[in-house]
Amino acid sequence: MSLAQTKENPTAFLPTDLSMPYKVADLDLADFGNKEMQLSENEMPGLMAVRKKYGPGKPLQGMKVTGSLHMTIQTAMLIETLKTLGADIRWASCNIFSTQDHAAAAIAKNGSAAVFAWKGETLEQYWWCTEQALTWPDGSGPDLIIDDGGDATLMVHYGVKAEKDTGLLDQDFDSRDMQCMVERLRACHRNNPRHWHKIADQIRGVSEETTTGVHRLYQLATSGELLFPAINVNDSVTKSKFDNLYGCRESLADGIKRATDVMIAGKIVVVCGYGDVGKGCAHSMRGFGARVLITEIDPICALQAAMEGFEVTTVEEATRVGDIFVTATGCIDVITGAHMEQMKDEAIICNIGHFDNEIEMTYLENNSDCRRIPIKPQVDKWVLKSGKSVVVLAEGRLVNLGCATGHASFVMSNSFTNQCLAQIKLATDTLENRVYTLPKELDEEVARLHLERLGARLSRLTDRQAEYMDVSVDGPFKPENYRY
Ligand code: NAD
Ligand code: 9W4
Repeated sequence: MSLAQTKENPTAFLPTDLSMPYKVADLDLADFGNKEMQLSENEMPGLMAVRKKYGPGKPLQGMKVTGSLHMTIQTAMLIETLKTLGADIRWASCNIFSTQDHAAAAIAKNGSAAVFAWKGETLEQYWWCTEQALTWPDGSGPDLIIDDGGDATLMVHYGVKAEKDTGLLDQDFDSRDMQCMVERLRACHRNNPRHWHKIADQIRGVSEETTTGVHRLYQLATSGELLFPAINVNDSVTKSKFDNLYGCRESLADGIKRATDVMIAGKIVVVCGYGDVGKGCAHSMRGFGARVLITEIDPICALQAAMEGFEVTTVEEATRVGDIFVTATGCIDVITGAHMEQMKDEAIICNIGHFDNEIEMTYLENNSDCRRIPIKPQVDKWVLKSGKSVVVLAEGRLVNLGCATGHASFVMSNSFTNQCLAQIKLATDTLENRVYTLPKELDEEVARLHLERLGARLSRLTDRQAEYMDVSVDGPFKPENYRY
C-alpha cells in the first residue's frame, strides 16, 4: 500500500484526489496575484481583445481544457481569457520551478480553474499535478489540451501505449522524470486498464507552445502514433519573433542587471550565436553602450552580424577581451573550461540559449581545482586553477528565467493570443490527426490585435493595389514560405 507524500517520505506515491478543488502554496497570495493580473491587462492587449471579440460567442462553451504550462501571472491572464470563452479549466505547471505562487493563488481563489501548481514541486508532485489537471471529478478527461513541452500529451500517449503493451509499465528509465510518470500510469492501470484510451478518445486536440513539444508532436505524427489533432503555436511568426527576438532583447539585460548590477556601457559583450535570440541580445547590449562581439558558425548569420556593424570573431579570440559572455546558440559546449581559464578576472558568463549545456558547467563542478563562492541565489563566483575568477549566472541555465522573470507580459500576450485562436480552431473545426500550424490569417490577426495598443495605424490596400499584388485586401499578405 502506498503512502501519501510527507517531508519524511518525499518520494512516496501520491494518489489522485478528484474531490480536491485546487492545490497551491498559499491562498493568501491571491490578492497580490489579482493586482498583478490587473496591471498586466494593459500589456496583454491581444488577450483582452480576444475576450472582447470572441467572449460573447463562447466558442469554448462545454469544452473541458487541461493546461500544462508555466503557472505565471501571464498564464493566469490566459486562463481567465479561456474562461471568458466558456471553457471549464484544470491547470498544472510544466516546470517544477516556474510557478509564481501568487498567480496560482489568484486563479484558485477566483475559481477560474482547478489549479495544481506551486514553486518547487518534487518530480512526484509534478506528475501528480499533471494527472490531477487531466482528470475531472467525474473521472473524465479534457476535450482540449494546452501544452508547453508536451508533458500532458506524453502522459496521454504513453498511457494509451502502455495499455496496449503493459510491458512498458515495467520498463526502467534513466530519467527520474519518466520513472515518476510511468509509476502513475501503473497505478492508473491497476484501477482501470482502459483509462487512457477513454481519455484519449475524448480529446479533440492539443495546441503546443514550444519547440521541444512541437518536435515530439512531429515525431508522433511521423510514426503514425498521434492520437488527436495538434496545432503548433511555436511556429506562428507572432509567437517566435516575440519569444526569441523581442523577448530576449529585453529580458537578457533584466537578468544580468538583477544578478550583478553591472554597468553594461563601455564593456565588451560577447554574444555566441546570431540567430533571433543572439540578434536580440546583441542589439540590446549595443543599445546599452557596450562593444559587442559575435561568434557564429553559419556564414549567413555571421554575414548578417557583420553587415549590422558587429565584429565577428571566434570564441577563442573573444575570451581574452570579453567582460560579459552570453551564449545563444542551442548548441553544446560553446563556452568550455579551457575558454574560462583564458578569460579576464571576474568576467561574467551567462546562457540564454539551450536549457543548460551551452556553458561547460561540469568543468567547474567536477574539477577540484575550481572553487565555488556563492554570492546570492543564481549568482556564483568560481575561482579557477589560474587563481582568476569568473562569475556564472543561473548555474549556466537560462539567465532571463533564473535571474529575472522571463518575458514581458506583452511578449506573452502574442504567444497566448495564438494559443486562444488555436483552441477555438480545435474546438470548432474538424481536423485530422496531424500537426497543423495556424493559418497566416490568424497570425496576422494576432499582430493586428496588438497594433492598436502601440498607437500604430495600419495602411489598407486599395482594390487596385490588391489586384496588382495578387493578394486580398484582408490578407494573407505573404506566401507561406515568406521569411519575416
Ligand atoms: P537559431 O537557430 O535561430 O540561432 C542559433 C544560432 O547559433 C544559429 O545562427 C547558429 O548558426 C548559431 N550557432 C550554433 N552553434 C554555434 C556555436 N557553437 N558557436 C556559435 N554560434 C553557433 O535559434 P534561436 O531562435 O536564436 O534560439 C537559440 C536558442 O535560444 C535555442 O536553444 C532556443 O531554444 C533558445 N531560446 C531561449 C529563450 C529564452 O527565453 N531564454 C527564448 C527563445 C529561444
Ligand atoms: N521559469 C523558471 C523559473 C525559475 C527556475 C534548478 C534551482 C519559462 C517560460 C515562461 O522555466 C521557466 N528556477 C530553476 S529552473 C526555473 C525556471 N532552477 C533550476 O535550481 C533553480 C519559465 C513563460 N513566461 C515568461 O517568460 C513570462 N511569463 C511566462 O509565462 C515562464 C517561466
